[in-house]
Amino acid sequence: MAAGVRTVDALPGPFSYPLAGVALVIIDMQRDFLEPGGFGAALGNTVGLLAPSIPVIGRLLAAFRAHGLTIVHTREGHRPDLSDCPPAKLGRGRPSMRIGDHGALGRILIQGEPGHAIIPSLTPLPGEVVIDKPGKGAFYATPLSTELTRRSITHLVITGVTTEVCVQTTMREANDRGYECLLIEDATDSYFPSFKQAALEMVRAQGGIVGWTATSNALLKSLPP
Ligand code: TIU
Repeated sequence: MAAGVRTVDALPGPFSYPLAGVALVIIDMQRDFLEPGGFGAALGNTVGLLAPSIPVIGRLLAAFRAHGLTIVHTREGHRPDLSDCPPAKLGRGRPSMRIGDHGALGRILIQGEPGHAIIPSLTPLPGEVVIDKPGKGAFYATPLSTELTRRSITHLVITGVTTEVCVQTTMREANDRGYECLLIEDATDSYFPSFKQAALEMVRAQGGIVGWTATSNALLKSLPP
């Protein structure tokens, strides 16, 4: 095996990645999804269901930082004038508050508002990539492809919320662009635990039709000491 290639005990089989070509992708760990008073709560969800993944992502973030590896954070949100929010997204469902309305964390899902920020324990450091995205996928209408190509990244370790919405959409977008993707099972959460489980199973089915899944401990064990 080439120097610098690491292997994770994963499903549906081992996941190998080059240390120089891997990035940790942390999807939308924002106050708007994880705290009361934000977008997730406005949609009627129990935001506490997303809490278990927080410390797990914290451990992965610390390990990637310690090894000087590429780290990408994403944030879902819109411009204050909502010019990047399609009417279909704005009008969907019957939420208690809509995107752009004033809530306990500022305007719902609007860039620069308190709710748009990444939660304090996972705050990006200078030099880490931060991608603002108007959609559920992190590639649509963002510079993510350019940023990954510039760093010669070929393999993505994917974490964040919610598993079957922004995480799965991003993983499918990445898979179609040729990235090898590993979803970390305990570093992602959903407001619907059964949807999380289904998403994990569907990405690794059919020989890894979308990618691989593994535990955070398996990924951490694969890193150099
Ligand atoms: N509603 C829901 O489950 N998720 C989102 O709206 N965005 C993300 O997943 N980040």
